[in-house]
Amino acid sequence: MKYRFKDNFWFGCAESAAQIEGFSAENSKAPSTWDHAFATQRHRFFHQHGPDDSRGFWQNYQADIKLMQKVGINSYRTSVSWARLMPDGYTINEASAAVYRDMLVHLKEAGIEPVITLMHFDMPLIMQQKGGWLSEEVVDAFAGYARQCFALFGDLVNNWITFNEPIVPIEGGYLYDFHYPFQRNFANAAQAAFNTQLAHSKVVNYFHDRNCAGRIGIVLNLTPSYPRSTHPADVHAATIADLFFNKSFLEPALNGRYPQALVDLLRQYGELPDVTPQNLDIIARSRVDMLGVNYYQPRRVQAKQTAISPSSPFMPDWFFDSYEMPGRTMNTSRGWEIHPQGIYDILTDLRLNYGNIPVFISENGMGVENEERWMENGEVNDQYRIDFMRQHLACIHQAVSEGSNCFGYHCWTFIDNWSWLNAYKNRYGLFRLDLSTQRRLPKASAKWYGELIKNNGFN
Ligand code: BGP
Repeated sequence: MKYRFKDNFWFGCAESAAQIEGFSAENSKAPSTWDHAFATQRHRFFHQHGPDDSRGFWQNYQADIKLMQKVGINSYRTSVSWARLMPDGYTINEASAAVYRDMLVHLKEAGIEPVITLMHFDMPLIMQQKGGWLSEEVVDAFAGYARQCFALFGDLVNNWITFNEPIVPIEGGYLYDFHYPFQRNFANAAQAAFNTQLAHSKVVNYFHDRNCAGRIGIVLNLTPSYPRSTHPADVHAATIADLFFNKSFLEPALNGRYPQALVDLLRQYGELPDVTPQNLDIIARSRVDMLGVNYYQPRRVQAKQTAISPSSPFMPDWFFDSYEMPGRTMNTSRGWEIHPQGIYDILTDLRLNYGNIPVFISENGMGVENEERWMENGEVNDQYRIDFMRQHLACIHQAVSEGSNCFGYHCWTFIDNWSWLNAYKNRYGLFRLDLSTQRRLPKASAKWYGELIKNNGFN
């Protein structure tokens, strides 16, 4: 077999609570930021589908786990909903805790290793009303919630993730208006980013100080920044994009400190957030045991082409322009470039420059609009997704054969799921979700992935 992986390699899938659970008010679940966003700004959601239109995993997990077992995945990442487990942000809802425990027991019994994310974009509304990530009270409340999760589920979970893609709620919520609270304010973005890192570090330190069983990490969406040319201005632009969107979380998570070049740049423009030496010490002593990498597409960067108006507010894009790679292969329906080599470049960078930290690909997949176009005899024939996954897995295999410490691959997602403002616009699943009947229909990729897992590789 051309691409054979080692025996204990994870072949799994990833999802998140708000995107699959539904039943938004059951067991006294409190409204989360995304429940609130939908209740108040419904028009922004694709075809007005909200979190309740998800596939109802909260009540269907037993059947869905059977499907996972049938495909043969050996690991599965999902998240706990803080608003469901602790509706007031502090007090455990025993009924919800019991359901999460039962879900974990079912995964274990099916031979599927649970990987649990504590924060995948969705926070209890009451915490957002206290200031969200701008508030240190919320940072401490999050650390308390994490401690409760370790106590409640630690005997069933060996792999913990603090945050999924922490940069995304910062970009979306405080810079580019696609996540709650839909602001455009760099000072808030910088403070929320720092406080998110602090929350992560407090949880990691607790986990290590208490010798909690298992390992803890973070999931980052790393987007390699490729300069348009070797011209120093293009290279500099790519370096700055990399600082803002990758290294701002990668370096503190792995090295315990912020990149000096980012600190210098923010200081120069008077945009440093408020930090205390004590908080920097907390970050300094927190190191993750493993890293999850979500990879979808690279960032193509060139030097800024137009002058910035002196009155425009500070933004990362002051320093670079993005461009579309001529002749690129593209996921036309998502508008994203397909560049499997990016996953190899990330893994190689981690091997060479970050101590070859244990890493797994925590999300990779292809979102397609109007996927029913490819329906044949009741099944979506998604050869494009098979090609996408195969190409990325070949690059992972190459990186591993050169010494990368990559120990797994999670495809996004198992069943089509609800995706924030995009709702069901881009279908990613190995199974199609029929929204009107809630039926789960295997796509060709589900069978292909099952075969690959059985053979531990592919040709
Ligand atoms: C990642 C998130 C997922 C999911 C995915 C696809 O950034 O971790 O939660 O949303 O992107 O997003 P979309 O449906 O917008 O293509």
